Amino acid sequence: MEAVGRRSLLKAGFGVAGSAFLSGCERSGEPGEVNASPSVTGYVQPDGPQVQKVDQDRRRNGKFYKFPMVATAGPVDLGGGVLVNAWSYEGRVPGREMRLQPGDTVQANVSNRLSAPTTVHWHGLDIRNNMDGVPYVTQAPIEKGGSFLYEYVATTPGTYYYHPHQGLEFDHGLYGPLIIEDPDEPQSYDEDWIVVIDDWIDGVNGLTPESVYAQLKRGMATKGEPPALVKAAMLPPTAKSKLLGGDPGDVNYPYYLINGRVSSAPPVFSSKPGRRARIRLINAGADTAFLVALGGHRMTVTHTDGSPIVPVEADRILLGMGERYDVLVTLKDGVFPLVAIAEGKNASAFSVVRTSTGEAPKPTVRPTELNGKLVGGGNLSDLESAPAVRLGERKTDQTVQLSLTGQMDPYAWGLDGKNYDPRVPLASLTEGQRVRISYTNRTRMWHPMHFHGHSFFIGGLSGPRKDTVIVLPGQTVNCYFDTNNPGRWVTHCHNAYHERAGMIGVLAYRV
Ligand SMILES: [Cu+2]
Repeated sequence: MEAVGRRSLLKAGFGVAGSAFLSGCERSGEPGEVNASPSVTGYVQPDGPQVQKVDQDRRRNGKFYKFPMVATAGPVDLGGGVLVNAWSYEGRVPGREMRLQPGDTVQANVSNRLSAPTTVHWHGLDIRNNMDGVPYVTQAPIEKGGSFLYEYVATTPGTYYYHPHQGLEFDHGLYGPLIIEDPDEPQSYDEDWIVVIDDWIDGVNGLTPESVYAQLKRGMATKGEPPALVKAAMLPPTAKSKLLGGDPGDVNYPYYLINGRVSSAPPVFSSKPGRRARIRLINAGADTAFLVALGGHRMTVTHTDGSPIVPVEADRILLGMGERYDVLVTLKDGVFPLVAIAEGKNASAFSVVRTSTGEAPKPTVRPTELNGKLVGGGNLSDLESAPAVRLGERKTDQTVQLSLTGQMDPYAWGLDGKNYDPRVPLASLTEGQRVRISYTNRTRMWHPMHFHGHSFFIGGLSGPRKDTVIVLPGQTVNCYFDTNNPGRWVTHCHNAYHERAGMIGVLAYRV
């Protein structure tokens, strides 16, 4: 959808939701007009009474967490002499860490100094609907020069991150980690390390995610030769991944980063032998699955998308975009590579874990753990949620079947073969029910499917609790949850290019 289309859509359709939403909050940009669209009646408004009622029941601890954010364009230093002109929060990549306690009230005032509208989405959080950051669904976009105050109670402990939900903006440098600490954490550890992994193109040789997308839409072999630089950013069709069941992605990135650093200038995590480190792995990429291993160590996987599981051992972990895994490691004596292979792309991101003096390994090192026991990816059948967080037994009231559809040429992706329309829900939900979302991938490529405002249990009631799940080509994945957070929530592929091309839809609670 082009900018003009979106703008007219705002005027025509956002209507009642927009006005109700905007009335109580600092806002900027175009006022939503108060025309009720027939297609939105019958559904809960983003700040309607049902949303407010559930929000009043959220446990607050009385503390406010003020977090001003400025989305800005300017120089970003990725280390190793790589300086790019990019979009970021205050010139930092990743953006500043948010570390919260359950019950904290976040007050994040976002200023938009980009040349385009923006929003912020709090990936994985089960917050009130009108703070979810989805343009034309939960709020009007923050226009350039404007600002917006996100205010919500953070409740469920875990490892999360924040990023825009506008266009391809999260493939710029706009993302940062968000941690909600668990007062009842059963594991003990000495170090708490955050490892944010990303695929990077913004500002390299003048390329942007938007120029890459324009080329994907043009197609590989049509309408003349694309400029060499853009052409180099297209992942060749010969690239394949067994673990991902076919095409690994669409984009060939010039850099893969850990905590905003290129491999030639890696971040170093320092500790002492024998200490226990909790490592929070976050895939903040836009088109890349990462296969992560720590040389010389086996990892104990403790959390999926922030939620505790029955711990399992792993040598390597595969994360799709939007997924998080937390692991515990007892550190050995030495200097070790923490490697994130860009799966199927013949490249990697790199960092170093150091507990003694000695020479650091080379970024090209491939630890043997990369061939060992796998956790994550498209098969989660060996994972179980921790008993404390499981859903109780109950019959399923509703099944939402969603087909993942589309192809590379012409470049178009969708849900149930439909174009995205934020005004028309793909399905309606009723508060207080047990629901199964059943994703069936009818395409030839894998998709990490994300659902907002809730987490769901993968494969069954005792499966791992997640908010983003990989669906391989031909696969059907069943995800169970209770409808306890009324509002209008999107589900979408967390490949930025697939989402942009239409693989997104709204599930809306009925009034
Ligand atoms: Cu996808």
